[in-house]
Amino acid sequence: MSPKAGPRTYLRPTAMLAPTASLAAVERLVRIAGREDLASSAVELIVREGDVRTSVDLLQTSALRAKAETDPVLADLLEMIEAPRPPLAGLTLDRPRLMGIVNVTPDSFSDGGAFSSAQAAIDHALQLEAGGADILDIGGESTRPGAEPVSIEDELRRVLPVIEGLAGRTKALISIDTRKADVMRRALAAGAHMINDVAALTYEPACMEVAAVSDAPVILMHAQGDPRTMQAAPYYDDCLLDVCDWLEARITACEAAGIARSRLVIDPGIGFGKNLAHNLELLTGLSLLHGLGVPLLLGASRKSFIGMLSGVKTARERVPGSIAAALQGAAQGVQILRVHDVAETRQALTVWEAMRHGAA
Ligand code: 9MG
Repeated sequence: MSPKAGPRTYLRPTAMLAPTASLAAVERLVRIAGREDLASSAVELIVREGDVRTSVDLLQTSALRAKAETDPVLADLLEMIEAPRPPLAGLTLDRPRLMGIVNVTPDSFSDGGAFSSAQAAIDHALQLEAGGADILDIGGESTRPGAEPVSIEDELRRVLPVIEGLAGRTKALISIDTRKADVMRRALAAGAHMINDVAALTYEPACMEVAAVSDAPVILMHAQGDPRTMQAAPYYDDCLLDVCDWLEARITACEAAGIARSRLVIDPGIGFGKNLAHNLELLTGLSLLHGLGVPLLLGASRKSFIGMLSGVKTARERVPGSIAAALQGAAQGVQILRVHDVAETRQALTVWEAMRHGAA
């Protein structure tokens, strides 16, 4: 892609474990985002010059800590990785949280008039909450590959009744999934607590302003291109590092506009301008993004890469693969998993966590 200035260092925590106090050298482990239950015992140290990785080393965390004593770049990165993430609108991030997907698009609730669609979406959202959703993500514009944009009026007509119907009826946080400033503003006024933007506040200049004057958390997702055309020929020099650099630049832009880092969440945008190899590179390397010092969100649920890997055709057949992707995210310390199948993912996480700790 664009030329990159000077060498850049990245750390990717690996060899994750659930630390116990009795473990030898427990204090040398790298704690992920302040988590009691997740630490790394070895870290990949990656250096890139220009567009190429010039070195990749695997260091035990004790060797890394020793190196960081004389290397301020490493010391800063370690601090970013280990710092506890503050709660988002009151939601603590000390364990994986589930964001349930509520698509209020005609193909999702196509059962007639506007009211019955909104009511169906509200009922569905409450079911997701009962199944264990901590956040309900309400969206009125499809961002699937090839999807056409919808007007502001149509988007508002779809999402506002659902947000108004949920506000005060759910303990879950309500998130507005939109790229548009007016939709953000009206949704927040109607009771939404946070913004989920697949364009990371770049779709309209006013988005940054709306987010800055609110106190809502903002999810900044990486995408290459627009949903209509993004899958045509995605290209990266190094997908994981390019996505990391791009998200870092968005964090910097948000901070400059007055949005505190403590309000930001980042997301690599699985399937948004990425081919199968790119998606797998991101899913394998996710933990590198902890170096940006903010919580991570992963949205892999029912996406087409699962169909490509498994040979299944429809989105509904991709639930088992979606759960596998969610567990991969949880294992790398992702704090928020955006999923369609909340109860199924919650069950998988409960069992996986009990097995990690050896206790319920
Ligand atoms: C709206 N939407 C669809 N896919 C998504 C993903 O992967 N992440 C986020 N944040 N939003 C998404």
